[in-house]
Amino acid sequence: MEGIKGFGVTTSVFLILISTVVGFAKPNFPDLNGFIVWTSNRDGDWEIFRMNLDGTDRKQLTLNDSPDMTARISPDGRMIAWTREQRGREEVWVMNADGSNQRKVASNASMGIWLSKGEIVVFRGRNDVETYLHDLRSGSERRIWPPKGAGLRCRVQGATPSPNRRYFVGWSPSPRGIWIFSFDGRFQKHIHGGCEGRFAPDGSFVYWVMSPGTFGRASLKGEILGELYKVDRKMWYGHTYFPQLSSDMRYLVYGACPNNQHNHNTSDYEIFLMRMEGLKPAWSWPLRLTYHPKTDRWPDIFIHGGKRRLRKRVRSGLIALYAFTEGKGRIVRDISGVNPPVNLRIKNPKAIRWIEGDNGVEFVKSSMIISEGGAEKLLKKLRSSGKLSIEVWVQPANLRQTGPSRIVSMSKDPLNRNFTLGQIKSDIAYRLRTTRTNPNGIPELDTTRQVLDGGVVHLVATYDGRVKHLYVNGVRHSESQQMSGDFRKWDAFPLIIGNEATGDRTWLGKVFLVAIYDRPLNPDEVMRNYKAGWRIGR
Ligand SMILES: [Ca+2]
Ligand SMILES: [Ca+2]
Repeated sequence: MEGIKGFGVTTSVFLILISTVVGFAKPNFPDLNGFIVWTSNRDGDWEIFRMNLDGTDRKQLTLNDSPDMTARISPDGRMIAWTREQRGREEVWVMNADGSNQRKVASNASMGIWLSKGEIVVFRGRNDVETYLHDLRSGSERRIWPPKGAGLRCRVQGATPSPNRRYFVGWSPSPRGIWIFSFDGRFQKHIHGGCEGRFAPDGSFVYWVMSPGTFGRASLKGEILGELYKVDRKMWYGHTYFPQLSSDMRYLVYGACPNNQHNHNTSDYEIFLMRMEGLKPAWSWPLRLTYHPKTDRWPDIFIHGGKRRLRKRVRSGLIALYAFTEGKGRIVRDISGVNPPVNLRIKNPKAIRWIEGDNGVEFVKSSMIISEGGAEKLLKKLRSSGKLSIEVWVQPANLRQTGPSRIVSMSKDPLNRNFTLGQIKSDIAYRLRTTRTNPNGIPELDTTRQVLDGGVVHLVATYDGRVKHLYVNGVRHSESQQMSGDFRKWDAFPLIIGNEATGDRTWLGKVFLVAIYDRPLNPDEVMRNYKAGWRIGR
């Protein structure tokens, strides 16, 4: 038996190696809700393809003998614009994202870059120097570049406007490379050599193909800010092109061909995905999405946003929800949809950072996020049910803080509370006041198994009127606590994140989501919220 087993393993490894070499290996798709479109000549001429990011629903969207290229997804993910070439002339077409309702919208034009869900940018003229804004509903067009009367220092092709329509980024043959310039033509700056200039989806910087293997990043003033992404030198598919950031700037999709090839029309370009965190690559290795010896290029990516993610979460019994999608300011809104909202205010904003490119805040120094006045809605609903769930997605700054350090609390001071979820080094403390506990919610339920490892963690604390439970990353912890009692003695205490109301039980770290339910979530529901993740999107 041993010999046969060994033989089987060897054969499997061998088959995996063979399938990798000949290109049949299946990638490990990420748990992502979105899709890509790209251009490939795998059926003999250029066609548009699409595939969900989890590897499902792969299909060819165009099928004809004309070149179909440069597919771009509309901001709402519902439409695709692309260029079709017929009898040597380019046309801009649009279709629904599933490939239906294909129609020509502009003749003698190329590209179709979306500025809103009803407007695309098309290029015309010799070398695509003229830029037009095309209204899809009326079909009307307006030339937006070059501006009349502006003294042009460069001859810019394919000038793509920024989302606020004040700047362009484009390519000029003289001086050669990427340029950034203002809408009125007064500001014109050559940034660097390279091509394929794009605006960040939020308009705050530009990125482009700086050199094979490196995507550069520059400010709106044209100052080089460094690299957006540089491919590992060991990467065989190291000749990178066609970068495209997702609208939430959390994913970078691009095309790359082997290092010994470089021909846009014939090289074996493939589509790759890199996860970005704070504009830095978050995976040590990119994920390869396509496997075909022909040329796969010009990818675009769409990530389904917060609404779809929120729909995945359990809603029944939800009475307060904070997803920190504001991204700035001092107010954290209750987005549960259950009126009246219990909005929270950031105290000492200098101690708290909004997390770039993610929903969440980071407590850098001692502060608190606290409801203004009492959280009456919570008090009323929880008192009447006598049951609850407290859910958080957090990442502690360290595994030394204790007190317990208050992650989320409805309390007055270190000795008086309705409930508290806190951190004791590598463990979690859960205090809940009932008619059978003292005003401090003691005895508390603690994990004692070092459940925190410094990474992002999902915690749910429940009470069903008899038993307290804690769930860590979707799994119920073996410890539970027989309690009994209800919430009749609760007080109108504020809801606080990151501290005690008195400011002397500081918690440091990142908070991505806080939710309160007026009933205990069951194990399946906890798992469902865990699987939905914390990323809600802005
Ligand atoms: Ca075609
Ligand atoms: Ca390929």
